Amino acid sequence: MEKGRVLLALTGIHPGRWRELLSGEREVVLEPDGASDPSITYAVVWKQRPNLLSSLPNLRAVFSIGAGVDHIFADPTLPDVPIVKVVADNLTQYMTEYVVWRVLDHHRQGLLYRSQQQKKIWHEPPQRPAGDISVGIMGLGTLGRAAASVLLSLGFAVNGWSRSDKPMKGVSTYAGEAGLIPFLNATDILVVLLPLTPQTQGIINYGVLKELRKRNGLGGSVLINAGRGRLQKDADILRALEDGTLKEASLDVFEVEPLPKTSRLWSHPKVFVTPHAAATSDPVHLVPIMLRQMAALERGEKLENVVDRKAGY
Ligand code: NDP
Ligand code: OXD
Repeated sequence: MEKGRVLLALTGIHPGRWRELLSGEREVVLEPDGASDPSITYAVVWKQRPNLLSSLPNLRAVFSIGAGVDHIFADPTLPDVPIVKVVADNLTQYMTEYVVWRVLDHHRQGLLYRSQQQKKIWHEPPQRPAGDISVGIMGLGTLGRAAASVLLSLGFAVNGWSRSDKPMKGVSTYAGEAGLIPFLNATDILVVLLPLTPQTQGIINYGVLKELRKRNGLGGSVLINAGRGRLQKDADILRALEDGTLKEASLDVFEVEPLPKTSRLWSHPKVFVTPHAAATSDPVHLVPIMLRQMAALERGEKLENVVDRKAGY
């Protein structure tokens, strides 16, 4: 099979390094060029322009530069070709670091100590062992499982919730709609690592937050969302923080990104904000995986990490 050309279509991300690295092995066409070009067989995308992919008559595969693919499904005329998501050790490691960082900061009362330091207060509040705290991971996929295994090694009790039953040694697992409430009722710190699909949109709402476990050594339940912003209702999180349903939150993703300057989440004393930066897509690590997959396809081999179109992730 002939070596196909690659269309690079990134919105909001500088294409320079991606282009340079892809060009090591392939001819690269940078959007807005390339529409309808019959010589293009692959597209590497982030939030591509709607109807762009369907204009490419010989497209064989679409590569997301992220683990999430909701940005690709937003296109109403998505052609019927395989969509490949990112599965890469380096991205998984970044996400594990973020989750462990945020869990430990909430567990070890970082917010309280930062505020005590500002006021020059010398006071040691009671400490609880990690084993007293249940971290519940919503989305026990590639990223959720990796984070779960490090949290387990730190001594936390870990719960996991997924669409289908996904047993994992040491983790109490729950699945599907029937498992959601029992999972929440057993969880002190909720970590959201779900993909955004029609089924998961808005799932982090007030009713769900209300179900989190109240009996714990943290003085309240905690939300950490590094999945997608539209999984959550920002207003419900604010309401839950204000009435004590939630003690604190770490949010990496938001309903609207960048988070509008007018959002109260920016200045809320119980919220830790990062700008969708939990696990960055590094072209140095990801481009070689994409190039390897393109070559494999041309040798007649199967693509790996192809998205299940029906499930949407
Ligand atoms: P995976 O596809 O490996 O895992 C997704 C998990 O979510 C699976 O366990 C799946 O269940 C579960 N799930 C999906 N739909 C439902 C549902 N309706 N009900 C219950 N569980 C469900 O994804 P990754 O771990 O690779 O990535 C997860 C998400 O993290 C990405 O989609 C992306 O949105 C986000 N992300 C965010 C980043 C950031 O910087 N903030 C960086 C990278 C990713 P099952 O196991 O049964 O299939
Ligand atoms: C991703 C992301 O999906 O960075 O990889 O959000």
